[in-house]
Amino acid sequence: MNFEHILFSIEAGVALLSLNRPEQLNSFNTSMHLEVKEALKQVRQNPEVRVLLLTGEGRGFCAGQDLSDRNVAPGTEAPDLGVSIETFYNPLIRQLRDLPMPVICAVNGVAAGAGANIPLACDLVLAARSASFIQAFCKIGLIPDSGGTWTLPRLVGMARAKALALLGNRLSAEQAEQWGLIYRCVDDAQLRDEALTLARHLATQPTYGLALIKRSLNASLSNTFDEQLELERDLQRLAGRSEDYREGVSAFMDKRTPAFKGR
Ligand code: T3D
Repeated sequence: MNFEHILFSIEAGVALLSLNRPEQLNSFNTSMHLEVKEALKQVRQNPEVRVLLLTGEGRGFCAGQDLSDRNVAPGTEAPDLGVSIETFYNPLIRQLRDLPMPVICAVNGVAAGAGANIPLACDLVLAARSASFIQAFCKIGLIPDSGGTWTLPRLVGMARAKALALLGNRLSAEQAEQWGLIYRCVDDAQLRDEALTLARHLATQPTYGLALIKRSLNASLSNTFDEQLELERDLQRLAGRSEDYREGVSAFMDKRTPAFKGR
């Protein structure tokens, strides 16, 4: 598949996926959805890929759904947005959350609507200091989607989640970091380099184990304490059978740098 609306490359274990409709602030039309879906399929199937880095081209990260794709002229039949969510946004969020590897999101500019919630489905979110997050849905009569109603209260608490969702105000990257919505806010000029450095570092780590860490922490948000203890037992069993665990312990005992393979 030739990509027109995304840039996609794989190098040294890192898949770099950049949304590329800068004139429309990387808002999603159907073609971009299909291309992202295909790229994520390749990421999942390619054993060389150990980390995914998601970002955007131009001055925006993503402005959510491309509203020019929606026919809302008077007299036209109401669109079934549930179909769009079911077909595109929910699978995208599940794909990102369930990818068995760390997913880094580098939010390079404004992130609005679904574009503000896609990063929250990733594992480590860096944002440029000039970036911002806008739960823009309320301004057009919609509700936050792409998992936002689930992730927001868990990340920033119900009071702030409701303020963000009901008011649709712009939240700066710095405030987002202070509120715990994202991992880190960095200077604009440093964003791409910092995100790549982090991705390249993670790609040398025991990424099979990192995928299990991600899985266990994600599950903890809805598990009881006892369920979580049992999950830790099960996932530690899997981790202990990995080549990387053997390598990590051997390297420690031999006082050398481990060479992890991600399996
Ligand atoms: O429909 C379904 O499938 C259901 C699922 C919905 C998921 C959703 O994401 S709904 C929410 C959709 N997104 C929005 O409501 C955000 C709309 N955009 C904005 O509010 C603003 O553009 C921003 C706050 C993000 C940025 O503002 P600003 O002033 O920096 O830029 P701008 O001038 O508004 O936008 C620049 C261009 O991008 C402009 O085009 P132009 O005039 O230069 O030709 C603008 O129309 C275009 N653009 C921005 N967002 C969208 C868009 N075009 C289409 N769809 C967009 N979402």
